[in-house]
Amino acid sequence: MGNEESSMVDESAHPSVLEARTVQAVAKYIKEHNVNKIVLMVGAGISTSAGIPDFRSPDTGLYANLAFLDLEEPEDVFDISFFRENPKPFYALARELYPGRYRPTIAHCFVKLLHNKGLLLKHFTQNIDCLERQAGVPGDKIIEAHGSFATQRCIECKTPFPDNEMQKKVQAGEVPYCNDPQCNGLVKPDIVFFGEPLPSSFHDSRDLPGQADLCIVMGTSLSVQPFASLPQLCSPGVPRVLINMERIGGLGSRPDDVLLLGDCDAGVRKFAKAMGWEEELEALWEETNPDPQAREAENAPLPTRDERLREEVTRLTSDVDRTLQLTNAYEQRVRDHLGEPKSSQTVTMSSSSEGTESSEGLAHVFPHLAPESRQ
Ligand code: CNA
Repeated sequence: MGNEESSMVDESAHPSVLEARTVQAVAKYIKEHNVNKIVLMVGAGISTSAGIPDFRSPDTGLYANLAFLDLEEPEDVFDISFFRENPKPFYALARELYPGRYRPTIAHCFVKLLHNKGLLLKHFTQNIDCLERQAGVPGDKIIEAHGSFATQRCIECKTPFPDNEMQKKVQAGEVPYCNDPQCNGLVKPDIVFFGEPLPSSFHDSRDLPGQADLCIVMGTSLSVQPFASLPQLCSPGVPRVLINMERIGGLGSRPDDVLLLGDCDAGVRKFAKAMGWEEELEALWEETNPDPQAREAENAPLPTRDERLREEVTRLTSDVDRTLQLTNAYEQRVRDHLGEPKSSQTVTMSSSSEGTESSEGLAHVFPHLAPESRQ
């Protein structure tokens, strides 16, 4: 990983700025020090609960599941030289990852909440899924260090390619080509492939971690440079919080580093609870639910035991009514067939339906459909 801090981890060090190395102490620090320049550095782990796999998690990560693309090296799918030769594997994957298919996670909404509170200086993301935008974080607060699916252009003449055409092509699993017939170059989303430079916005913002008064690193293995060096650019004495499944990138080595190891969504919920923002966070997440009916159903109070019993009794009563009607009608049909007078009994178990079938088709099975003349 080449991280200079990883060799000097000291978890037992007493914090210098925080009261303790806990999320509660971080919340206190935010309130008491008027923290308002929080910088986030995130990766694929904040989107896994949306259903988008990360790269490197064993078994579940994309690299472990690219067999269907038949690549020698899974990384080839994001290699610009390979793409020029064979863009199809990338577009097969793009179809899976394309924005619009996934809902932002509660971790994305946490970033939006920090913005709403006026505390967000910058959100650095390695993700290409645009879910922070979808959660409502404004574009000027986001640095998409590895680009995103938000825009696309021809890799030869660099002419932008229209969004709606791109969407159609990706959904159809087709490779898009430049609209200029003279060029006809391959079109690629503005995501950064191996062998391509990072966007200028990333380089222009590299001084921001040094201005931060709090740093939050979430859902990243910090294994791709130069992004991986960002947390080291935070000033000494500025608390850094790691919310991740595993410990990475030397986080924990400074006295004011706080580790929240585990799921990102659970981590941000703990953070929000410590700040007293639980309800606001859940409300923001609810706003991202695309199906209002599902939203209503989720919000509807569960029926009480009495209500459930009443429902069950009503259902059973109507079943019995329906059975009685069918049985009475069937009995009458048999009597008519045998030339007997109308029965006064209400419920009769019929002995057999044989004999009626040949002469009356399936009327004995569906008595309510029998012609009026037979009544
Ligand atoms: P990575 O190398 O796959 O690492 C992901 C990290 O997140 C690992 O440390 C995991 O343990 C951790 N993690 C996974 N799920 C969770 C979870 N639910 N809660 C907490 N931690 C979790 O991914 P990086 O982002 O570090 O690598 C950078 C690559 C990944 C960038 O170039 C991205 O473009 C690329 N990528 C992006 C997406 C996306 O846009 N959603 C998906 C897959 C890969």
